[in-house]
Amino acid sequence: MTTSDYGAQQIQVLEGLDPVRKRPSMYIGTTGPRGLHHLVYEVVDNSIDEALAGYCTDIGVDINPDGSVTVIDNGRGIPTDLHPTTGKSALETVMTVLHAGGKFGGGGYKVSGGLHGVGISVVNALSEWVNIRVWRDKKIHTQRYERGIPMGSLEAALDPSHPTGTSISFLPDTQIFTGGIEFDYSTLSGRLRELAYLNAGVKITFSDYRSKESHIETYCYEGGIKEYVIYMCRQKEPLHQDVIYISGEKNGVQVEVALQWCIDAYSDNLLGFANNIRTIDGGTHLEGLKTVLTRTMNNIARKRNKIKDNEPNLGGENIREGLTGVISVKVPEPEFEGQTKTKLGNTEVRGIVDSLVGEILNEYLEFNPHVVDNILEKAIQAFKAAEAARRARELVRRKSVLESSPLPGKLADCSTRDPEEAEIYLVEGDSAGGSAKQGRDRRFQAILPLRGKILNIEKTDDAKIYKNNEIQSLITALGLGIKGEEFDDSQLRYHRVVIMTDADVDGAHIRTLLLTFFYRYQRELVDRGYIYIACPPLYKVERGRNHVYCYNERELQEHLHSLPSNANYTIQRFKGLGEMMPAQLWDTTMNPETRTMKRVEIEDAAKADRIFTVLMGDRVAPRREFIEIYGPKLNLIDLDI
Ligand code: 0RA
Repeated sequence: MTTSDYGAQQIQVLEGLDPVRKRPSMYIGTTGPRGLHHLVYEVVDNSIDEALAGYCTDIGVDINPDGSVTVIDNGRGIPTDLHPTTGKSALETVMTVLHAGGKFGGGGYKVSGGLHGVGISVVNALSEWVNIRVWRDKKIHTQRYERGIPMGSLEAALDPSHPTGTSISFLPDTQIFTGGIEFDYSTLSGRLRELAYLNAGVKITFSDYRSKESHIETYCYEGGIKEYVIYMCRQKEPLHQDVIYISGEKNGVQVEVALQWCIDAYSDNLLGFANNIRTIDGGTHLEGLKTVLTRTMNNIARKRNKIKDNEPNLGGENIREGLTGVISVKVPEPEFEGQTKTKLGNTEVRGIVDSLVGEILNEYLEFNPHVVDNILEKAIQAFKAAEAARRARELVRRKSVLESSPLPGKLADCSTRDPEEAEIYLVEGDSAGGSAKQGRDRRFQAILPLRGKILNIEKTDDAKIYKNNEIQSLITALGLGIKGEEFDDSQLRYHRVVIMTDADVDGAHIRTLLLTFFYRYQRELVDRGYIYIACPPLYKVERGRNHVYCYNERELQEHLHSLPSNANYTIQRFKGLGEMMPAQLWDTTMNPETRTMKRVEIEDAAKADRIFTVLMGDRVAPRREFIEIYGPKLNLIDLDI
């Protein structure tokens, strides 16, 4: 089509959405999997807003057999009347003009923001097609778009008995999402479940119709974030009967907090959300909550004579030990900061959270003295343990194990000193370590063989951690600081830390142990995306002089099916990395040009915490149950971590 073929209307459309197709990552962050999934979140957010406005109770999200997605709700339906300034229907305006969506909100505010909240028009621009249906005024209104351009005008037909609502189906454009448009079930289900927790009472039904057996799940939580906290703690032993729940509103900011301390948990697991977006990098809402928790508990501790006049206050981290909590705020004009826009910046929120939570928490605790006493007792224990650990660390420091300590002897370091390009492979055992050392590019790839099962750190105290040889090698080789202390990027010697273990149960176990270590020791390593998992192939199929590596069972089957039925071939199954020739290991697993690596993400810290606790914690029953369910397939990657 040449420019002159466009009608006036279409030119306007192009002006509206052209920038989105030209620079998609400006609008959705990336055109990789994350950006792809944002399309769904963007559409669902609109339905959630309609639910929060009180007009919608049910939201359906379907992955259709062709890989497209349909989001349907029973709200009022997007308005279809003529829009005065654009001369088009309101619906078409929302679909084709950037940022037009919010203008139709009336009264309330859109809660979506930050990462998405860019408007459905962005989804429209980045989709090969969109089919939209709106039930309003006893009619069904339909329109189709291709790459943002309306194919014909909005059609209306009588449909008198259908309830009102909106249905938006779209197929992401492979011209934009060049890495593929396959939606990941657990990524979507995780986020939809989270949305259901964050918006109490909204029912979200998620269906995947891509395979013969369809999956359908419904998420609806009348208790909202309170139920979320119960869910996260379900494998742990609560320190008090009921989840502490606080909600209120001040100056247009809605605040909701749910808190539960557990006996058998030692880390703090506070999740923050602002306008339904997970604020991984924290922000003023979490700062306000931490401040008020520390102040309130210390005040009460002094009042109840748990801390003497001459003793110091309990630290915030002592009070939060074993705490699982969710804070969800809804802010009319959210400011998201930081590189990934996942830190809430609104300064007024700090004080609002502090005063709202302070008032209600004080009152609650006054009426529940046994709850206070239990929490305080645990905090005091934590305080003492921290003191002991500090003394142990001092001891270690004095022995200068961590400071200016030599690099571990078995580390085969790389020659570059630039952490940005340096990689370290953590390899299980000496034989795999040998292959890796021979196969690597020594300029930027270092190898650290780890012997045996490294320490299970959830179970042991800090003093023991510093004495363990394998852990010490890891700490010094990577340049990690002291556990829990503020993470200092500049000390990190490699910006890619690659876990490379065998594709068997032992390998999975060691990987789990290493991930637990990173997660507990310095969670920022994971949060900032420094940890990777190597993906060695499982099979080599040889046919004549050709060979193909397959990285999983599915690839193997696909490859075998693609061969002529009379083909002669042999399949080699690699039982361990040690069985691979160094050159093979390089080609398939270590060469940046040809390898696949998975970056470890903790999108869902709740899930991570649960799995780590179940797998590593002291309680045997949940671990046994978990292992029985997942059996020998146990693999954190399969569990979406
Ligand atoms: C603006 C106004 C009205 C509804 C909506 C937006 C709306 C948008 C979406 C997007 C997906 N589902 C939606 N449901 C509703 C209603 C205006 C009125 O009826 O007064």
